[in-house]
Amino acid sequence: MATAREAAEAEFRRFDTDGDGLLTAEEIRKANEALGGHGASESEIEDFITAADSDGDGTIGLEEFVGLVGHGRHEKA
Ligand SMILES: [Ca+2]
Ligand SMILES: [Ca+2]
Repeated sequence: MATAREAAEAEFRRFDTDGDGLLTAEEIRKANEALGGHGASESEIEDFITAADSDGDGTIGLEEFVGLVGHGRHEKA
């Protein structure tokens, strides 16, 4: 069983298509579409980044992503 953090890290790497360790708005948009979404609007993507971007650089780092998607769901193996 993967932990919540491991699952979040795997997801992050899948979304980070250029492998630079940061998720940009463009990568998040593509990820959303790949997940079968209706295609997120600009404002939905902006909201997602604003919610996750704790250091305010406009992109989502691994720790920020884990903090968002793994929030309150830490599983002890
Ligand atoms: Ca990237
Ligand atoms: Ca950031």
